[in-house]
Amino acid sequence: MRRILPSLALVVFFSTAAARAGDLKLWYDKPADPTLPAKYGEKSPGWEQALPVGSGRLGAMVFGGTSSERIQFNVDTLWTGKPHGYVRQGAREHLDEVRKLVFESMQDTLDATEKDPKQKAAADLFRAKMISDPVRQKAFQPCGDLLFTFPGHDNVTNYRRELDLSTAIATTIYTVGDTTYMREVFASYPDNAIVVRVTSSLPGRLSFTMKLTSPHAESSNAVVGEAIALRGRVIDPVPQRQPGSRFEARVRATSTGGETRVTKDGISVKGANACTLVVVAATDVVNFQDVSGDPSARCEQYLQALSGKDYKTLRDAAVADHQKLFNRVSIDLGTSEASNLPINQRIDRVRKAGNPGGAMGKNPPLPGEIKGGLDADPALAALFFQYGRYMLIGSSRPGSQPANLQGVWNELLNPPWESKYTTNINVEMNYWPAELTNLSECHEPLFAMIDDLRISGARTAKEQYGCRGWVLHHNTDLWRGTAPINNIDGMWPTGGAWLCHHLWEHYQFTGDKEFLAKRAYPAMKEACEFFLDFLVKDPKTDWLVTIPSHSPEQGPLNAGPAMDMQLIRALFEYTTGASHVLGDVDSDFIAKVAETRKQLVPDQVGQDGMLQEWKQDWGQKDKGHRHMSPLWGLYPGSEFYSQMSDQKLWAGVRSLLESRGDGSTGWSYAWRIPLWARAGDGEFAYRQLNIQMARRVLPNLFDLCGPYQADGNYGATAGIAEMLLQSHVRVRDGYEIELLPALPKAWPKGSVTGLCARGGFEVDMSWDNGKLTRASVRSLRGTPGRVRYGKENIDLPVGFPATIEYADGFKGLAR
Ligand code: FUC
Repeated sequence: MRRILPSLALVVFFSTAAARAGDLKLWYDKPADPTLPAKYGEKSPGWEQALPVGSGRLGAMVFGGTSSERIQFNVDTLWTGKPHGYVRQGAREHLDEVRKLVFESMQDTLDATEKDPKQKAAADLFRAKMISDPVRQKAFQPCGDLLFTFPGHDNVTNYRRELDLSTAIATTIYTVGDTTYMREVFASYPDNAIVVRVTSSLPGRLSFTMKLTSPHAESSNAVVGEAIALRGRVIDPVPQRQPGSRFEARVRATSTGGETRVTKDGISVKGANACTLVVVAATDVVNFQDVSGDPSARCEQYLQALSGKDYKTLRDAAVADHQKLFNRVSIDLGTSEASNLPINQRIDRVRKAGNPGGAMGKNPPLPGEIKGGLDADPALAALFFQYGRYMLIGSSRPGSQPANLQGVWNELLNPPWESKYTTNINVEMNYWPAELTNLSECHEPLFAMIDDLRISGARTAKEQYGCRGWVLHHNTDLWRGTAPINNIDGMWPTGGAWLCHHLWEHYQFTGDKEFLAKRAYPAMKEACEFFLDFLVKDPKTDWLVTIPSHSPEQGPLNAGPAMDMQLIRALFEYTTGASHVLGDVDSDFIAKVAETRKQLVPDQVGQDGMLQEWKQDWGQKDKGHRHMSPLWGLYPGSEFYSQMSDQKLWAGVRSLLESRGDGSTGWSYAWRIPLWARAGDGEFAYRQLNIQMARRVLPNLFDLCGPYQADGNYGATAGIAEMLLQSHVRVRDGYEIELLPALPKAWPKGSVTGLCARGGFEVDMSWDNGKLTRASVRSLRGTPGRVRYGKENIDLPVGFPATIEYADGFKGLAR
């Protein structure tokens, strides 16, 4: 008996470990085939099946071919354009006139559109004199491709390719005759490289050629030492073929056995056992104001640092680095036989099973659909959750650019919306999972971007409006453009306020006072300064309003839309809170902020019983609109949380949420997940996830806006976290943590470990039959508050780190 027990335990351990490892893999029995027709509407068909790896600074897509293989790679600072301030000269002189026209166009009974002559005049003047110069911002660019040819690898058996989220390695494996070939690809943050390892199971059987190419017309190859170099320059097609950033990539191959030759066109390997290729890449961009970097010197430096490191050393370092972040959170939402299928088949099953029926929202149910496609595959939801975390680790690491609309994975010279940073939902959504899912470090590139925007946004505040502080409108790019772009919907001055929310959130989760003092508070204070100057009195009501402004991508130019007011109220509150934490600094300034805050337009409920989107009661212009702007205060903001006693307001919030219905773009489903979770309705939250999976996910699990857009991936991850755990700052007495606030019926049994809560807590939970069975809430900082599960609750001890256990009821504390 004694002998059996340990081995039984081992079996149990290994089978759970195997199930877990399997749950963290995207695997396929076919390569991403670029000759297949684009099934889901992507421009490059193979792309929707290729697998991403990333180190924040570098990204690559692995296609997993046999006789030919493509690895497409990017470097985060390769963009069109050059350092540039976007403010249109003389914009400021037209502000008063635009304001006057917008105020005049805002009749109470009139649903202002450009049919209204005043509105049209305001919009025309804005477009002619106040929009940024040029009107659009610049685009993130692809860098190059490694194109492999493996002669004789046409007829293969035992083919499998996979991406293991737990190691961040993409593997392709297949057999030709009696030889098995394997390729592993990963992007290493510690070693600043993309690494490709090719092996054959029998010695001397590995032969291939590799070409290094680029989609950029102005590029050429050279041999530099033992490496092949690709050197090029981005040419911006807009407005007239302007030369932009210079870049370089280098590939060095080290083979065991056989013969390896490097020429300027590529690398050829004959009769080897194995080969390791390292890829490094750099641009001339030092920062948004300085492009004096030397891409060649940078590549040389990266390659030198890699000298003497064998494959195992590189692999071990990359895996350890990834796992340090990734392994902090585990999740199990249940498994089913679907877990044994290739991922594209699993997605197809959800797609075919269709979406939940019902007539919610503007999207009619698909024909023949039945309820709950994802119900049959709960592990796919868990995988999708972890995939968002994987993508954040891959696209946003300290020192890199923040994750853009496509993370760091783009192959197009003219990507949708320039693959830049849209700030009226998209870039913020990218960062929703950062703190919640224990990836706080991955938030850093966003903060570094805010450091830059304080500089570029201060110029815009001054030149465009004559205001102090800094402002950001609804987009930015590598050059930190901050002026209003594109069209009248670019005239939305609260992008910076929304970014400040992330500064305060980081402090709420980490308690990092140095961060608060040195970076968050100064940025928030200067953002407040902008609004103190920019807000003006509404002549009819005496409320203070933003003008001209927009409710993101809906309706006319107007004054004081609800979302602006919520964002500014939150910014003022955070800045006041930060000043208090820092010893009541700037008390006169803070008094002014508090006084101004009281005069902002309050949240209002309209005649239709719904929360108003605009200052005036204009009702619903587009019932199912993708943007959930006036519900910002529900998620990611928290303004409604502190007003729970206001039943009319809550009814208005809920009613608007219902009226907006299902999403449309991937990210709009993803936003509805945490919104419904905050409304305490796990079923509707789950419904959005379910439909997102059925309609808006590619076979490589990339989210679709229309084209691929990463925000919906990151957002769904945050949404799932919000269904399982919520945390709020309570008005008077610390934090409130809610366990399983919106658990859907589809996940009756499960567990999660390592989620984070505001106030500095880490939470593990298991549940069964839809009920919490065990929980462990670890307080890392001893902050006060309360843990709640349904109607049960327990107060947190103050002043010391502790663990609260729940096992069929709260069990109190362990020091
Ligand atoms: C916002 C959205 C669009 C798209 C774009 C990148 O403007 O309204 O749907 O996601 O960003």
